[in-house]
Amino acid sequence: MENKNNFKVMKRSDYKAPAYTALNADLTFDLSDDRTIVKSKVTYRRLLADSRPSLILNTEESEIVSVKINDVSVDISSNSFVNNLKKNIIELQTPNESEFVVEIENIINPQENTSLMGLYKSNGTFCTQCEPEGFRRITPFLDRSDVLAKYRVTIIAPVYGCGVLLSNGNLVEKGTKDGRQFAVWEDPFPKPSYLFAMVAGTFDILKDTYVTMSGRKVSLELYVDRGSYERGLWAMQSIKDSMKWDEDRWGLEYDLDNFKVVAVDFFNFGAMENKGLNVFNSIYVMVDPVSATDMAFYNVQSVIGHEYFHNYTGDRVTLRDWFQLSLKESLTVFRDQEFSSDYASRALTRLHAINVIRSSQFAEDASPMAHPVRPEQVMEMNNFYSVTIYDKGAEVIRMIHTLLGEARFKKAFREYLSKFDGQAVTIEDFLECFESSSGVDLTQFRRWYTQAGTPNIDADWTYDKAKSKLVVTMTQSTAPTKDQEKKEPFYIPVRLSFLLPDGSDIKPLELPEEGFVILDTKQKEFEFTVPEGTLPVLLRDFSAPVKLKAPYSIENYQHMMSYCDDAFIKVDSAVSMQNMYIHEHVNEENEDCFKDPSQLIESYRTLLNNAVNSGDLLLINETLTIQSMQNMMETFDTIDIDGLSRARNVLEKKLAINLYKEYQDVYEKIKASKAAYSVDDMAKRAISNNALHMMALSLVSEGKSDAASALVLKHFNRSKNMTDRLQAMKDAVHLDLRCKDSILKEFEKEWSDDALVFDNFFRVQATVPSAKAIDNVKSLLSHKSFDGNNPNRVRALVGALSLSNPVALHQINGDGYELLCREVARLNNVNPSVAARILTPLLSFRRFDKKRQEIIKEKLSSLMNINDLSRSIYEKVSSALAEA
Ligand code: B3K
Ligand code: ZN
Repeated sequence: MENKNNFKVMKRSDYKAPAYTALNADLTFDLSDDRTIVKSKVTYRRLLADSRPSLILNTEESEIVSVKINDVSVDISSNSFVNNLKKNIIELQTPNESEFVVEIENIINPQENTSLMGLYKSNGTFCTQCEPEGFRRITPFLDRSDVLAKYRVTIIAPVYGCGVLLSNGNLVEKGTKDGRQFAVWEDPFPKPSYLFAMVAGTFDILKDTYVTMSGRKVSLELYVDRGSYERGLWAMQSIKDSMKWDEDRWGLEYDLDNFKVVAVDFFNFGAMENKGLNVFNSIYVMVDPVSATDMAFYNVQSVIGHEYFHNYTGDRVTLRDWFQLSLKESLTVFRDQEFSSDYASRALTRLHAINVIRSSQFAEDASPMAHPVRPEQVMEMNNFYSVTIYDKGAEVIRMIHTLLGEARFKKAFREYLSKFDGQAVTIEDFLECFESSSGVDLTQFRRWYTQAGTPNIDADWTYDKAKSKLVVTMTQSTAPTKDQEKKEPFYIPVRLSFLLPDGSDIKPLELPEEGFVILDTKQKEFEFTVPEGTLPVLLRDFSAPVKLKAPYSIENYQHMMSYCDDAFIKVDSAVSMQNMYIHEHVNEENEDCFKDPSQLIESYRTLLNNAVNSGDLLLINETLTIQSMQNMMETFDTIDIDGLSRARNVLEKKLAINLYKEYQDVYEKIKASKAAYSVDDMAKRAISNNALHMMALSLVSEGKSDAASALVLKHFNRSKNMTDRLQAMKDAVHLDLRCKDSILKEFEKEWSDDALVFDNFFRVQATVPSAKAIDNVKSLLSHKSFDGNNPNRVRALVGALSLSNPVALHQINGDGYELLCREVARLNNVNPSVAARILTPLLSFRRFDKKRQEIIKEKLSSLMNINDLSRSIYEKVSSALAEA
């Protein structure tokens, strides 16, 4: 593919240690909307005696006013200086001394910065986002993660509109001067530039303290929009819970005297772990029971935890280079999942994590952007904040935890943190440390870091009567990916147990104490002494991120669903029964020819009866959930979107109609005790909302739309809780009920001024699973509350259509593709990170039929012709078009 844009590919193998490092960075910001003056005074040290005599700094999107080295001015009008600037670098001839001071003054425009990288304005607030390479948009610097410096930051701002001035570390001075106010911050911990942060604005402040395990008092401050104090209370509680959990589980104590969290409205991602000053997308901070769903509460706790846990895994021990991203992210996701497991629900947390793997991550593995957990080459780093790096990475850490066990894992983890404290390290450093601490050889295990793609396990078993042994054979294979034709066998822990016909467990002698076996060759046989008729239960707790194919019958699944004590196996048995039905009917066009899913109906009847008789509601509800289209799509190599969505609809309808009475019973008997969030009430609301949906669907399917509408409207009007209200709104809109318009109107009247809540108005209409969603999105793009520069809004509308509505996106007439690509083209200049993210589903066009392939290919090709095409879009689209 011609690369007229001259974008360069960086290779992991090209890493070179820096020739210079920065020791101290003294930054002064004189803030104004369109001309913020940044003065930096940095002491650099030459690290390699024979290195070239020039220091190369990264810079982007800023106007350089002056440069001095050891007090001597540099001629910035010279040709070579100007030419370098065009390449986004400045090259400085360094003096003979091994340490010298570089002073630079430059001007940036936060107001116009819609990319939301570097310093920008979010709804009136000045804030920064530097990871991975945004610091160079603030001031010229050695912007790489292995250069660690101590920062001192002076912020000068107008008196009005900037009551709060924040940066990392401790406040050392504040006051007013010449009619402006200022604050000076010092961070005692050396850090890479990507962890720098600065915020200036007006906020409500929640204050609290946390006493650490050694008795130190840490002041906690949470900054939220004015008037939103109450909405910050849960996040503050979550900060304290995170601090306590990190002490209890891993013995890790917070290391600064203060910890600050700021919520901002315009943010590209979830949140950012800047040292001592986390900046958050307000979605992951601001919740109260009236305006936020149970899942929003759950997510706030988990993301607050995630960013806080980065303080050790990421900040104290940081990355040598960006190819090592998963080192901090996978460990931190693993840690936040364990936190949510301990503080919310282990089963729910595990099931959600598995769902991400089996929908988005498997999709990424099957796409042209497939990459290993440690990528070998990158064009735009922002494209690699991926489900592979984060979530598959966390599964890899979980497997290490499985192999070592909690005690050895904990010991190795502590040794890793103390050995590399204050250093920028690699995944290899991590693995070596874990090996030497635990004595476990991870040589072959490393393939999880080097090979992309999802391993398949084909299992089979026979019973050897003469020996009274069950012989289980497992075969592994992994399809080639773009950069790797041939895959070597992975080292796969397969957790398993054995179920007898009466539903009890039997533990054969051959099953190791830890409950798992290792599949480390292409094919392996395992023998277990058990009675004839024993059923092997494979891949308990989803012990490895693989696709398992095993010859279970529908009766086997029913048996496991009823008797197995593993949450994943229970849910997966239901999922497998659903998938069997879908695969059997995907080519069936005539709805009258669909059979009833009788066994699934019977199993669900039992579950629903258990629910009203005090079963585990969260788990029951997860088992009852019909898998999303995205999950089902990943069980096919080539995707017949129409056949699949038809089969899924019929399956859901048949379950709804046949189980109407049972769902009604659940709906009438199971009620949350309070509107406020608790795990218990979350479970009750979840199953009752599921019941509402199934009842409404059943009524609609039987021509009783008015009754469905009345039911849903009553639910909407009666509820005081956002989880319930949104369910009603979703059913009204998705089932096209008569009450739809009045509910939407009412919701708009009540919430249109509340951006976070009102995002739901857009999302619900963008996710109608039919062509109608495209018209909805088209007209909502000109809704007075649509702001195409606000990432949350864009994600709620166009992002929802693209990432959460395959049925609408893949309409055969190409309208979905057309709409998406138009928005991607618009966002190319506004916010390339968001554009590249929402474009993702189109990259896998080769998995669809010829006609869709042709349309998508044409759309992608025209994206390639955009003037000033961003590197992030270029990398994704060109890799999709290049695939043979
Ligand atoms: N480390 C940040 C992600 C920054 C994203 C840059 N494209 C959030 C997190 O994982 O905690
Ligand atoms: Zn993270």
